[in-house]
Amino acid sequence: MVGKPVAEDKFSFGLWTVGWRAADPFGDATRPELDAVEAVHRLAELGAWGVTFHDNDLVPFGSDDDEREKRIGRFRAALDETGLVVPMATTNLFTHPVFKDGALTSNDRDIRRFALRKVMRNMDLAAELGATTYVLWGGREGSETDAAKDVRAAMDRYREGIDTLAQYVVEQGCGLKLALEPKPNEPRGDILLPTIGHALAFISTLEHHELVGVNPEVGHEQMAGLNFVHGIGQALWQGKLFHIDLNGQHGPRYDQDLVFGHGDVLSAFFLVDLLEHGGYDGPRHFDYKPPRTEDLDGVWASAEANMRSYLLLRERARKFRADPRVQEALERSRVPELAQPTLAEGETVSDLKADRTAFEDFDAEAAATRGYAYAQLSQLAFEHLLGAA
Ligand code: GLT
Ligand code: MN
Ligand code: MN
Repeated sequence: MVGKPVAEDKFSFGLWTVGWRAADPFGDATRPELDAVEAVHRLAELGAWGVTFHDNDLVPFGSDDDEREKRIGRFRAALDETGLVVPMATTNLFTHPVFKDGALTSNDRDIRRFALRKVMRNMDLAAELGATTYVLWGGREGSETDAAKDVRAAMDRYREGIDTLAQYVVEQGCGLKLALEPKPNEPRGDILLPTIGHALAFISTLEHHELVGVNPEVGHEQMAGLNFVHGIGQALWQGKLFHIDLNGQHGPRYDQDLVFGHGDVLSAFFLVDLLEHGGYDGPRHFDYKPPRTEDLDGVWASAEANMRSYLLLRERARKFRADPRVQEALERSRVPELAQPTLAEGETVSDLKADRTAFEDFDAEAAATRGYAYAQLSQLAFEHLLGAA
């Protein structure tokens, strides 16, 4: 039904996804280390378009300059051989114990300065490799006790940190845009900028707000019990959807990072529909974890599954949009009517106040009897999703 992914699909994967060795808080790694060069080749064979990385996915923390150059050289050669691009890069500000109280918002000022330099160094590499987006996931920015963190001071330092990095981008002229990735908790008890909404509000306070957007992850919003499709809708509306992390999650629990579509499948359907018809043309980036039960064959099967899930959902979403019964149902539900401004062109608030049909003569009881026919519309979507329509 759906073919092999092609470059135009813009599918990308983090090196840390297929490369995850599956150590968890209760158990050791179940898989061997995966060479970045091997990952690039396998992803390219499967039809991926791009690969993304943290500085330390490529170069282990503390490596000397020779080692760093060697590793970057091998990676670059693999990109050249396969044609894979690097649309995005990010920084590991969470694994090393130095970041146990966070990076840009650690109470320890020396650590905040070190973190900024670590990001700036990898931004240089990201730009050299052609990346256009730089993700910042503040997984350790937060606390386990409210006694530990002066949140207002932490927000000052977060803003200072992001503005400093944006300033670096401006001075280097490297063209990167920054994308903040929200998450409510894990690994910290509570993480700052926990949702898309918090991140968007924070961005509006930045000096370089135009350079900063969001990189929302399906599972992270769903961990907070939120509607991911609504969050993405608002991010798009604000022109702030710079990047997206696709995966699966079963509601509020630990961060599952399942294959895309393998959590709330109905939400995944509406998400793909929105991305495909809502004007997003950025990468479709999978940030998932191949289950701990899998050997390397399972790793590649799961990588392929992410892309197939997306393509299947895209096909279903297209059929949904093209179905005349859906068009009619949308009309019946008055979905297009919401695009009509509430005040007429040129109408003032005084005009509205003077309009007796809007209030004095408005029959609220009669209007209240009108059904919206969402039940039929919703079932049509469900049947298209199942391939039954
Ligand atoms: C980490 C996290 C992801 C983020 C990565 C970017 S790091 O794997 O769980 O959600 O996108 O830093
Ligand atoms: Mn992510
Ligand atoms: Mn996650």
